[in-house]
Amino acid sequence: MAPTVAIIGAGFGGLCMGIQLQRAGISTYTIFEKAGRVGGTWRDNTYPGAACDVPSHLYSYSFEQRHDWTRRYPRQREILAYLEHCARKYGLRPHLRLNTEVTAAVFDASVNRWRVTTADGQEEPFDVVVSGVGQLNRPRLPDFPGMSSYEGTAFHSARWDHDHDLTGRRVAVIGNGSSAAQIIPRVARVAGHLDVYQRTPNWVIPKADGAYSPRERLAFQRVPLLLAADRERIFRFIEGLVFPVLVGGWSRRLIVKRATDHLRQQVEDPALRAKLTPTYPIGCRRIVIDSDFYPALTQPNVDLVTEPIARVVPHGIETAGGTVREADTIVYATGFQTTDFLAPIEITGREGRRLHDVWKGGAEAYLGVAVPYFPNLFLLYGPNTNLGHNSIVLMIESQVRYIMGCLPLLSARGPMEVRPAAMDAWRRALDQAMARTVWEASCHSWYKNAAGRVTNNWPGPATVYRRITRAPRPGAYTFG
Ligand code: N01
Repeated sequence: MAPTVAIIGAGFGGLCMGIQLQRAGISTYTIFEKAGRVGGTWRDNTYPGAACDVPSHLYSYSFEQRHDWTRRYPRQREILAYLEHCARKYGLRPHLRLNTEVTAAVFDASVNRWRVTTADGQEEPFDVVVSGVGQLNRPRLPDFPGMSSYEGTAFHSARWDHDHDLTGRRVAVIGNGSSAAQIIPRVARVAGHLDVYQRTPNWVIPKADGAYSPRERLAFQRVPLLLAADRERIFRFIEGLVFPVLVGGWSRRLIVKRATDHLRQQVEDPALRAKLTPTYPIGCRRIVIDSDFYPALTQPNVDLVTEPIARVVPHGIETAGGTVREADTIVYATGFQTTDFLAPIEITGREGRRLHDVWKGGAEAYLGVAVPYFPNLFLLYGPNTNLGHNSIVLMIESQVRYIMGCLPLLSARGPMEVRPAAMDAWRRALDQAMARTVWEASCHSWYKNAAGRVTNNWPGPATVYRRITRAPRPGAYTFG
């Protein structure tokens, strides 16, 4: 009999898991989604300018490629439509439980099953739990003094208030990461004045975006090989050129030059340029890929503020020097709570072990997928599987394939649990590979936890991850 599977989250990961179960003829699964719609991060991030910085032909499932992406880099709306299309096409709808938040999952060793609890207090047993909640799903707000005294309108970039018209307003955007870089040009166009609060400058390289012409799209439709070849070309290009940057390899100087040329070409004012010049090695934090960010900062209605924020006051923001800059709107483009994997779900494994206790020193999982003492629990986009250079969809597909390979094993031999020795060996290998990366340099980023451990990123090429997750190695697990 097929195992019953609870999938948490209906973003790229959860949907991929559902699709592969469906394709394998397994219909004993439920996808729990706390929101009213599928799409994950692409449902939540609707801010103006929201788009992906991985090319369209690569930022999609390998088994569901689209010839008719309208642009080289997909915009949020098109990605969300793509995910909804996938859910429909592969028949996931009857398995989706929307508006249903999973709050806890407890492994009951007496029956070898997980008891999954949802926010409405319902409990349901499952053989297997697959988490597809991702790494960028919980907005992080700063804790500036006075935030609650603010009398204007404030919201996080991932909770955009579309009813609040920014035309003519005095807006403050806090942050300058990938989200802010996309938001700022759009806001600058309509706001009366925009203050951009930057704490750390980012390396920025141009985005070779543009619309596909109808002829190009027709060619991709008529000649599927062309589409497959383009996908492969993009993959190899990123893997071959960008990955080496992360390990101080051959292309580092090339990318540094690309970024410094980009800054010089787009920003004439030497004082502004100096403020925008990073002092840490390229790649240590996520490289911003955008061609509109710098030009927006040179607009007469835009100021780049680099003085630290001291507090929020009722009508604006006070900086460390005591200057109050008026703002009737604050956009917190301040990122996500990335290192608290699976929070706030309470996961309790064998012997009453709580996942959040086990991960107190930093989240970790064998292959980013399995954790000792948590039998039949699998993670998608788990610890150390984020990429600093390529499409995360590739990683998710590798993980789903791996989990699909686990299902016959656990069906035949009982619940599978990764051995602590396998976890230790994995940790050692990871540490060794991590030591070669630029993330170990002294920059802060969302890749690291408070103790400075890189808990989010995979330190190798995506091809290597694909290879080592091709199939589960039964020797790494105990069964029954
Ligand atoms: O978040 P971030 P994001 N005081 O964490 C600043 C993906 N993504 O939403 O750099 C002052 O990168 C913070 O300052 P600092 C992508 O993986 C992908 O922009 O920490 N400032 C920083 O500037 C990306 O990496 C796409 O010094 C504070 C900003 O807020 C990830 O999402 C598009 C502060 C946060 O930047 C997150 O990007 C968009 C404080 N107290 C996003 N706290 C694609 O195209 C925070 N900041 C696929």
